[in-house]
Amino acid sequence: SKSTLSYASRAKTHRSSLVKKLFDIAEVKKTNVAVSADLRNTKDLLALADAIGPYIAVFKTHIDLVSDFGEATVAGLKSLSVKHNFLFFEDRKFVDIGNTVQQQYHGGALRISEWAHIVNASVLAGEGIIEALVQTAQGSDFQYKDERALLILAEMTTKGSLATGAYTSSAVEIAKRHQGFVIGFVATRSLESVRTDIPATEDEDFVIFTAGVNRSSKGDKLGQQYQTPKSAIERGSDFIIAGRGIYASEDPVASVKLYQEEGWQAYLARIGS
Ligand code: 6AU
Repeated sequence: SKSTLSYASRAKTHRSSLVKKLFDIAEVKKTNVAVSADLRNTKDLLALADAIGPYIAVFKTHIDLVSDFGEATVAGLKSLSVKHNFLFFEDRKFVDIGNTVQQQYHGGALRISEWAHIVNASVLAGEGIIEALVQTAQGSDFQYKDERALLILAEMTTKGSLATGAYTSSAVEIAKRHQGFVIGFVATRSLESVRTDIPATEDEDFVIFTAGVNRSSKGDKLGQQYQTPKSAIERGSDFIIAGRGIYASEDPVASVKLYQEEGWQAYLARIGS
């Protein structure tokens, strides 16, 4: 695996221009934090993006939580991503049949393809869902070519998750067949095994995002399970996703800086510098 290489050296050889950009952002801003901004209205969402923007690489949304979502949301987010140099990840977790997810991704009420650099999908329904999204992203009416990417949900952080073992291995196999638009995984517990399944060849360098990251809690009352930024990075994660640990803390800016520092130090240790 390439987890002992720096973001900068991976950026040099990576085939995806979006991943190059992601790694460049990580290097320039010295951060591997993806904040999970699970807020309920445009004002709060934009305020958080502006406040913590300097310390993050990725701003992850659940845009269907935003009760007043509209043009102002999209325009505001887009301008903040330019101002602070971060990418958007819409955590839509596409899961349906190919024909449905194509329409959920491109167009529709939330216009996800128009603003979200990264989206994710579950492979519960099989490889067809990934083929459908790849087809849309390669379509002649798709104007964001090379600026959009997909992560496959290989595991989940919740207690009793069924996305384990053979399911996770199949997710890795499917990803290998769709490199390009598919850039990696959302994966958590068995990062080592996901990494082991991925040969370190020149053209296979998957990016691993890890959710369930929190510095001060072990979980919530609904089955969420946490690990620390350090633990996630040590186990091979490339970008740590933290939600409530940052946005629900008393001082989100102070908090995001702590996640940034811990995540970056663990990364430096991992690459041996
Ligand atoms: O840090 P939290 O617990 O406040 O938020 C975690 C965020 C939420 C989840 O929808 C998401 O990460 N998530 C995911 C993702 C990113 O796909 C996968 C998973 O297995 N667990 C998880 O919590 O927005």
